[in-house]
Amino acid sequence: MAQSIKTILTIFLILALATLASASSITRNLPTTLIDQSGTIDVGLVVDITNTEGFYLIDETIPEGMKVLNPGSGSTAQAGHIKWFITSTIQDTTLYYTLQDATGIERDVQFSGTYIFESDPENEISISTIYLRICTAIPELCDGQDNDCDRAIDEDFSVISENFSNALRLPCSTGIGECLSVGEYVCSSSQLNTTCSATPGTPITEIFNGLDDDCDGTIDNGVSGGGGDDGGSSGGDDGGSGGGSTTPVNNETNQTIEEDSSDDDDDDDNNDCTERWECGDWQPEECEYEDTQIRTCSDRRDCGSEKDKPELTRECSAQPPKDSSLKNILLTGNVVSKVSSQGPLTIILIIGVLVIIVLYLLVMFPRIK
Ligand SMILES: [Ca+2]
Ligand SMILES: [Ca+2]
Ligand SMILES: [Ca+2]
Ligand SMILES: [Ca+2]
Repeated sequence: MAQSIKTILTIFLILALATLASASSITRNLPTTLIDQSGTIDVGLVVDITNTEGFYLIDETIPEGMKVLNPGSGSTAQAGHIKWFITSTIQDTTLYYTLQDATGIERDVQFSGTYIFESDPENEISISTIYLRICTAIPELCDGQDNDCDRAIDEDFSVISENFSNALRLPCSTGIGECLSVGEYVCSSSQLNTTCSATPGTPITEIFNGLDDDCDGTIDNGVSGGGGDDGGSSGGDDGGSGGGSTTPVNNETNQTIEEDSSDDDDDDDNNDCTERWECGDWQPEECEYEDTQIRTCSDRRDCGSEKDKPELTRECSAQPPKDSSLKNILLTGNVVSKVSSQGPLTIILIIGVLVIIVLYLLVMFPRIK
């Protein structure tokens, strides 16, 4: 008697486990995740029969802005849907239907739908949502648009691109001396590359002030100090050494300053050149999680030293993006959707299997009691 109970329980356990392991299912298959505007796509619904089924029902929702070019064996009686109610020849197969974009608008459309099998008639299961990009691809231009339809804007001109030294939004400068101006790289008018947004300052007549006013790369060249007319010598930086002042003086502080890093013009045995750093904005502007921002700084005095040089990099401390699942779908273009929900019947089934396992153990190994 006990032996027959054991045998029956063993059969039940095997059957229950087999049922759990193999529920019939339907998955959606898109041959591509990108079609041209007004383009068409053949959608496949892969039917995998693992139980004895008397019928199954599929309800696909037609994505917004798409029209049915060919419903295959499905019914379009209900607006916005294609449905299949299959009651005969139930076997593994793939059901196809064809859609066409009816709007010509660049966008993402989402596919969704549900199915029911006879073996689990109360359990309407979702075929998980996937996205199709509708977009006509051309080579990427530097224009603020996603021309090649990969969901990245101007990526060929961004810091993502390897070895791209003039990447968009990186800081840059143009001009020298007092004409030095800082800006950032922006798209050029040709849209094929980037250019620095900075416009160099306008040179003015060189005066004796420790600055390169005429922006020719040399400080106070061609002038000498003293404040008068060009009575003194002209030419060299360290030209005259007469009774008057021949050393550059900072107009604002009235202090003697160095012309450059190589000379101790005020003879105090120190290189007194005071660095005057100017920096561009931190880039990229949006500081994403674990990114690093950079900037460039230049010393307008060209002292040649980096005593007061500001930091050029900093770590971003923003939080990771919250909706990473959608981002993953969008970025990876996962084309095969999978069954996503577990209905109440499945849960009851799992509980049933656990009960059978416990009974089985109690009967087979009575000492557990
Ligand atoms: Ca792109
Ligand atoms: Ca672009
Ligand atoms: Ca000059
Ligand atoms: Ca000057």
